[in-house]
Amino acid sequence: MKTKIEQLRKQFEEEKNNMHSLQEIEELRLEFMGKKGLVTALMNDFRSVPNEEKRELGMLINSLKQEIEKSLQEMKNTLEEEELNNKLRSDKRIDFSLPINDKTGSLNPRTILQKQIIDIFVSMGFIIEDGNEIETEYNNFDSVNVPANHPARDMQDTFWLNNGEVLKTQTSAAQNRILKEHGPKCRVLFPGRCFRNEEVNSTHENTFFQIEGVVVDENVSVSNLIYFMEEMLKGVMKKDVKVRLRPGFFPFTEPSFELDATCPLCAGRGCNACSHTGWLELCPCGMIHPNVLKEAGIDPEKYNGFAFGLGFDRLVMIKTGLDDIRYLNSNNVKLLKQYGTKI
Ligand code: FA5
Repeated sequence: MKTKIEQLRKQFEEEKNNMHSLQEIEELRLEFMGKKGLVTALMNDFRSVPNEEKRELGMLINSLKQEIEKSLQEMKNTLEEEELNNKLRSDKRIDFSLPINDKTGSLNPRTILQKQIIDIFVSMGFIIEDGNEIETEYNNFDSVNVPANHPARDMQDTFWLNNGEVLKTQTSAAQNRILKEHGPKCRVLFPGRCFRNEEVNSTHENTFFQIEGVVVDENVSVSNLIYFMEEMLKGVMKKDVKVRLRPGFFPFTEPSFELDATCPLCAGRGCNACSHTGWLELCPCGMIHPNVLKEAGIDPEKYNGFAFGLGFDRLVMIKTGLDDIRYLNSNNVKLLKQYGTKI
């Protein structure tokens, strides 16, 4: 009987190579597995096998049966798939030459870089907060030492809403609420979308992003500010970056600075990106004005701090090499896909 089992296996292997249709596969199934099929006959013969041989032969017949069933099913699947593909190809409504419509989304480089910056600041003990996009006039201006008629209001072309509120012109609009919530010993980072009614060009958008940070404690110094900014820039640029401060003016800081960083593209040697100066203007900042602390209920005699308002889109452009800020709001999938999940 062992020889018979082997013969049937061989016969099946030979015959299965000539199968070209589902009909032929069904005929092959009947020939071997049907009621009067070859394997069924073998099972009938098995009944008269002596008991001591039954175990071994039973196993051999079973495995032959399983092999044949598996093989028949595989052949059936392959042929069904081929038939379906042929049918689709002959269907004139489907054009197989069209590019595949890949609908997978992609992250905006802003999102990728913001996450990196948040990770860096969190590792330095900062808490991350959110700001509103619609703000009261008080939060956006008065609470940060910009009262009505202050000339600094004119520097930010504001979108006023009918109810007297504004589309936030700066992340500083959240400073007062955050200082009130977190109290006099805090390190908080608050990224946000800002809006200004400005002429749009390659470096200015009416909708753009800033990342603001505040640190308040006893004895905070300008060197603390420089330290945090250098750490952030080293982490983002993955290379050594030096910063320098130039005098600036903001009503909410005193003294105020413009922070420049050594150009990461030419390592400070001078290139087109930094107008051959070796420095990039990056981030307005300064020591928080005593009026701002007072307005938030913090005693400026005891506590002090610094604040910075990073022009985030500028940093994204430096990091990606994009030369026009408008790309960042364009939702151009081809452009976004270049960046994947890393920049
Ligand atoms: C401010 O908005 C201050 N609130 C920043 C600040 C915070 C200073 C805390 C001190 C302490 P400024 O208006 O310069 O400052 O804007 C900050 C940065 O936002 C700019 O350096 C620039 O990079 C970016 N920015 C401003 N306007 C636009 C715009 N229309 N499009 C793109 N980026 C802009």
